[in-house]
Amino acid sequence: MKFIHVGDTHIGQVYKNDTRNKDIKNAFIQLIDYAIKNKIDFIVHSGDLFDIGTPPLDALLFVTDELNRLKREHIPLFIIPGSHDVGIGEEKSIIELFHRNGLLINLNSDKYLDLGEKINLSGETYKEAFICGIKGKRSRVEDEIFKKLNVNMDNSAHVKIFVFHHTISFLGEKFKDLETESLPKGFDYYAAGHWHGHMENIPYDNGIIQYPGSLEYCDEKEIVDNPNRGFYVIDYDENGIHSIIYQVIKTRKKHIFTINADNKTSNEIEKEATDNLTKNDGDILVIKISGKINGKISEINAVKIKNIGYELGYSYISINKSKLLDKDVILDADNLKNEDISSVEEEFLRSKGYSDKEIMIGKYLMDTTSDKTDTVKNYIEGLFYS
Ligand SMILES: [Mn+2]
Repeated sequence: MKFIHVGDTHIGQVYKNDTRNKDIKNAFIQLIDYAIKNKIDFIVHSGDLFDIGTPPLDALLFVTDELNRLKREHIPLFIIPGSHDVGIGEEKSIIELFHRNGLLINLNSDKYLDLGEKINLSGETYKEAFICGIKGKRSRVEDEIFKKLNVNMDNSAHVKIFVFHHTISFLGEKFKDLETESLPKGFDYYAAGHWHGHMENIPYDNGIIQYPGSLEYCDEKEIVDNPNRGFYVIDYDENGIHSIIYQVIKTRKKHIFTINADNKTSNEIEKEATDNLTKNDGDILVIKISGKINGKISEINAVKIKNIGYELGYSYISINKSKLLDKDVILDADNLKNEDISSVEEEFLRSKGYSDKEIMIGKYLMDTTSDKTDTVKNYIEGLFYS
């Protein structure tokens, strides 16, 4: 028997770029195609099916059609709502609407959760696999709910799966919103979501924790940081899990290059950027310009570079100037403990007396390009709303 573990599909508006939004949908279609073609028994989704809690009609119709394809082939999809699947001020998630329409199984629907002194969590046993989970939230500290957790485990199942949507301390203190040790014990497979990189084989108790990452690149950072995108296919029998593969999906070709702007004029930088471009068929392009320009950052004509790029065929172009400095910026190197711009920004904000939360928001906004307005909105909401 086989199941797929996928997460962070973020259907809906992610980019302002239509082609990339189609790519996000196309990735989901590839997932459903694979499941049907390979006669997968069921799919586990670890949250963030949608990009926002109130997805546009177009996204709702798309997901309805794709889930109906699965349903016709009798392949159920088990899911927990992720942090993005819940609207601001809402308790229930859009996931529940799909559950009530019979297109998926929301593992945090009321019948699975008995809230009291303890949180009694039950799940479903399907094809000898026991599946249960806890939804993601918009706040950062979630240990409490996990500490109160009491799982009504089906011990006769061949494989036991726990689904959650949090970054754990294993990934680093800086990123965590949950102590790894807070996860319930006794499962074979911990299907994790929320972390958009993919990371497998994290040992925990007698099982493993796996992050499939986002199914498609959700922003420029993900394009730059990750070589590929995909989902896990897990094979199991009466002896438990016996193989796991990371199934890569088809994504656009990407070209990422860096320009060192030190002592160069805006004209020289523009020329270097455009000299690097080649004719192509819808590729992704990221140009990172860093260093200290001979002039002002604003003198670089990014629109001109982009127009030349689009003429040559690129479908998505980002020109990242977040690590670029004006000529007349005075940095007293002796007084700075840190070297990279991001750390310098943080040090500066800290010296002005801002709180950790304010620094985090400030840094995030500074790192953000105009292509990510929805992501920023969600992120800020996530910080303030719990
Ligand atoms: Mn996500």
